[in-house]
Amino acid sequence: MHYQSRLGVEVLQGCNLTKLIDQQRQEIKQSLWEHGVIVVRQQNLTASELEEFAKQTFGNFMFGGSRALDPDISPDLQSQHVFALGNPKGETEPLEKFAWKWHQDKDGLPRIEGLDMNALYVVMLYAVEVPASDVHGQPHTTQFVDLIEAYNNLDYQQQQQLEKVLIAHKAPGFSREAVDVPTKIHPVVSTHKVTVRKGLYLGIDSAIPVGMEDKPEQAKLFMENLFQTVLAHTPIYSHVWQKGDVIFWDNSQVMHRGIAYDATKAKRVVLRLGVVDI
Ligand SMILES: O=C(O)CCC(=O)C(=O)O
Ligand SMILES: [Fe+2]
Repeated sequence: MHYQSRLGVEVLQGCNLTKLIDQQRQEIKQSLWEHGVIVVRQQNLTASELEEFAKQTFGNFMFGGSRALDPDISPDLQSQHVFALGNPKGETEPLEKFAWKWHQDKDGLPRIEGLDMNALYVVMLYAVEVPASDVHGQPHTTQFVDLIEAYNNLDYQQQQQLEKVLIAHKAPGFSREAVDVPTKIHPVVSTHKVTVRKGLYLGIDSAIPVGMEDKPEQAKLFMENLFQTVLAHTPIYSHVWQKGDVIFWDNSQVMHRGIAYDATKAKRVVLRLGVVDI
């Protein structure tokens, strides 16, 4: 049976993200809260244009601005808050290899005064150049799992049990040492700020249910079992990349992972920006 996902709808066909009117910005946001993952195709943007678009649409609450620009990377591919994933300098190890495991970007956010754990953290990726295929010879994709659907697919008893669970999300292994990433405590069942739908807020490597701090094996098993249950009952949405795509995801609704490709054979340049909607 063909799976029609709520995730991954295309919006604003034929638009130019550098020339939007307010109504179109609102449409992007509404579609994103409604669908969790959206795509705008056929864009032609510099890093600064992507940053400006994000600022105008979601506000100025961005991270990573203290990074020095890389003199060996074109200024079109980087700006204060935008950096290039992939192998922009012909690297044979992709920069985003850490993202090939299921994860949740909010876990990596730095310490920010007043940041609400339920804040809407949007990440966008813009494909400048993408590999034709992944390591399995399949089309090059990024994958998403719908954590609202995952919650709805649990039976009532499981939902009730999870209502009581809090999870401590430790800084993921890939966080840069210089950045202070605090442990974030979050209820596993969380209510979306805009749509008020209930969903799961999970984490993988770095997550420990509160109360299991001194039982790491039990904590690991709990998280693994929960995530396996989610994967067993929730179809995955795979976004097949085309050059010019801008994909947006709402970290309050989905987890995601990149898929391995052979960087010794293929070039990937994907611009990344994260912003908390304010
Ligand atoms: O490269 C990808 O496909 C995913 C990257 C990712 O997880 C991220 O930028 O947060
Ligand atoms: Fe990510």
